[in-house]
Amino acid sequence: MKLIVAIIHDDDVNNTLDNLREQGHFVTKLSSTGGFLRTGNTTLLIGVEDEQVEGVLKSFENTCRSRRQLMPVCAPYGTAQGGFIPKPIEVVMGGATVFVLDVEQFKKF
Ligand code: 2BA
Repeated sequence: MKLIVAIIHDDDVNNTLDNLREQGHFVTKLSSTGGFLRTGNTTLLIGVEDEQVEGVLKSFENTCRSRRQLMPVCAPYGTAQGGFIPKPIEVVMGGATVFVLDVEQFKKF
């Protein structure tokens, strides 16, 4: 058995969840925040049998797309002189960042 941990863009969540539900998967959805951009994203936990992993990965491929996002850059304190405003940095984010982990035990009580 595997645990799939997937970090996806909030805007892709509904389509991804619909797709996973159609395949009959159990999913836990967590609200998360990216450490770099400090913006919200969504983390999905999906426990599956080994042979189901490919189907789940295919779902992410179909429903999650990459986006360009601007990250504001703050000038270090005391360096913003002469009206200089640093340009935001463009960052390419996603589609989905996915980890597939081995599960040692799975129990429901
Ligand atoms: P964030 O940490 O907010 O990162 C957003 C995007 O910023 C990343 O997109 C990447 O393009 C860029 N980025 C992140 N850290 C960077 C760094 N140290 N230097 C330069 N650019 C950087 P993605 O790679 O698609 O990641 C999207 C989100 O997935 C991340 O949001 C984070 O929440 C998660 N993530 C990505 N890789 C991860 C990892 N190795 N471990 C844990 N979480 C990860």
